[in-house]
Amino acid sequence: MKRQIIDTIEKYDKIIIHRHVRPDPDAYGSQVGLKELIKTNYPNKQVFASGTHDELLNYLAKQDELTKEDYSGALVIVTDTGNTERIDADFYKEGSYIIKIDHHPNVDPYGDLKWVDTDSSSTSEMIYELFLEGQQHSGWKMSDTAARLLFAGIVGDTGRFIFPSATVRTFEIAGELIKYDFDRTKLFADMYEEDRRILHLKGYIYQNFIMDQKGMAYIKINQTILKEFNVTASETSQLVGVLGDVRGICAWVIFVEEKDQIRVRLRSKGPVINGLAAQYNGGGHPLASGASVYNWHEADEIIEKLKVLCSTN
Ligand SMILES: [Mn+2]
Repeated sequence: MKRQIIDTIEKYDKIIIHRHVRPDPDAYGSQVGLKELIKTNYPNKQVFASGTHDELLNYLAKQDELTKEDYSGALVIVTDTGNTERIDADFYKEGSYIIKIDHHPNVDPYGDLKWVDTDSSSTSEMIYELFLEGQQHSGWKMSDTAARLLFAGIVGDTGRFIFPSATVRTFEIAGELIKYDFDRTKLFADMYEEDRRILHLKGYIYQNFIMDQKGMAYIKINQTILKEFNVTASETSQLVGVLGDVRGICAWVIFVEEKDQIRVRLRSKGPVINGLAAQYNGGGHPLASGASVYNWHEADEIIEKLKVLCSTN
């Protein structure tokens, strides 16, 4: 499979690489890492890494902007993306040929050529394996830039090598990558600066949530608060469990004001809440649901209804 992928890369003059929406370090690491590898080893090819850029990943890479016309005759490679709905691209279908490279379960086997390895810690790790194949058969060289990106992807998806997905092979590959010239300490600092911001916002939630006697709790996080803590609305998904260990809590809701809606994240220790979520453009599991409202009045309605659910629980 790796050989076939390299043969295909060699055939095309123009290559466009995509990854999933709401990118993480493995998405950028595998996508731009592969771009850098191809650029280094085939300097005459046009290679692009495209998708909606996330400012929080500025330290890793930027994204190339493309038009529909750019896809004509192009090879499209999608990394780290299990299903087509999650591909962050408008025109990927306009290319001539699609390759999927991913480590998520292959629930949506899209593409003309698919390489899926769920045993791999990250797609960045797979790109390193692809590099080894290229090195052996086509004399591929690794660059410092590519090494840094792939290392970041592995670090990101293994939670700094904490998760069991980090295998002996993962450590071997990481060991190879750190032989290249990049500032590992700075990279870790850039990657985990984020944690401190999230941690500060968690502290804010603990200090400011409101709870009634029946254990119904809520907090409203508006744009001003998000700005103050330098946290994006999408990052707040990591925060929803935060009130779960509050003593006496029955159910809670975290409102996060986005540009055009207020995201509603509901959690419960008892009362079933997905019915309530369904009333407000949402749904989910009995004890973990999400919804969307469009003004703070509707948010207050949810608070009142959740109070009723807790008091009759
Ligand atoms: Mn990944």
